[in-house]
Amino acid sequence: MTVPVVATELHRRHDPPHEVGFGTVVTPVHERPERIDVIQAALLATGHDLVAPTRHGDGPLHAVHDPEMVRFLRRGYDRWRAAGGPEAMIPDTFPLPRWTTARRPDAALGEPGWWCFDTATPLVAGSYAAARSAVDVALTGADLVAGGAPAAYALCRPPGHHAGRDYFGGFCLCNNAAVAARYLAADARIAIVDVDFHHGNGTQDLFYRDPDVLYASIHGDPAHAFPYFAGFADEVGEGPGRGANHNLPLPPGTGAAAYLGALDQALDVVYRFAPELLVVSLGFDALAADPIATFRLTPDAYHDIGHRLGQLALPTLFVQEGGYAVHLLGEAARLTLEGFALGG
Ligand code: SP5
Ligand code: ZN
Repeated sequence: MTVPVVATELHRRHDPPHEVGFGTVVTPVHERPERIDVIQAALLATGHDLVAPTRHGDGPLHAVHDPEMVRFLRRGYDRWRAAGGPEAMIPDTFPLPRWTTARRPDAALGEPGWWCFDTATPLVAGSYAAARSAVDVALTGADLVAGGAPAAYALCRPPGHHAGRDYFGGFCLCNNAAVAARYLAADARIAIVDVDFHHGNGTQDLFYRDPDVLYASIHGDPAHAFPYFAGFADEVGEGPGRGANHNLPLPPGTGAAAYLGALDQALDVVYRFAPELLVVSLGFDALAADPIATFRLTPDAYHDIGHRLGQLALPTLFVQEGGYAVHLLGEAARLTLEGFALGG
């Protein structure tokens, strides 16, 4: 099976000089342009086809994200620089939800903490162009699967699953998978399966009350892992969405056997939901070699993951999320599609 791989060079414009993790300056950053280069090279060398994204405008983006946050992503950096902010825009102060009177700051140096929830997601001059291109990459992939392709691979960067309606962080600016899922949900019943090591708190949040889009995630237990504040098993959706959110947190050290067992559970839930299309938030940070995560998968496990996803026999949009063991990302992506192609 030849899979269209949607990608653009515009992702390179998001290339921060450093991030801050556990209060410490980290350079180079984990979420860097080479990630996409190695995946793209491996998939094209395997015979998959490169497809350029088409522009989809503000409609699908604003259906998911607060236009005011999009405005901040577009204009906030220039205001920050004009006010004397340094090259990497990282929040200085965060308003905890317990502040009874917190309001959005007008101050350019204060505004980042209103929208961004961590210190690991710096913005630079080209970040908005890159983030917009990633949304178009996901939407172009969505068009392909809606148009009859059995699968498409959206090589999104920056990643997206930590971004919610009016916040961003966790290396994510716009939630590419959620924008694609919301766009596809106009015509089809959608399930999102998230295999990134981290819980996709933004995606969960966006669909938490929605009965028509299932979210199922296998991830490092937030009792130990980022994003810490969400991703527990008792988060099952709310109101009409109750039962359409499914979290499978797993402990540090989880290997392939336990991981694939949890994936089988998640896919059983997906199967019973009877979706028409599948969106996969595909992160490779469950690899043992990943520098920021604690599972113990080898690249071979992605063949098994792909195979299990393929057994659902649904049109499937793969959306790139995380994965920071750069030297293994090409192999993991290739094996995912090879397993998927075995089909159902
Ligand atoms: C999309 C995605 O995978 N986002 C992950 C965000 C993880 N954020 C926490 C990163 C903290 C890493 N800094 C510690 C360096 C340890 N060597
Ligand atoms: Zn991740």
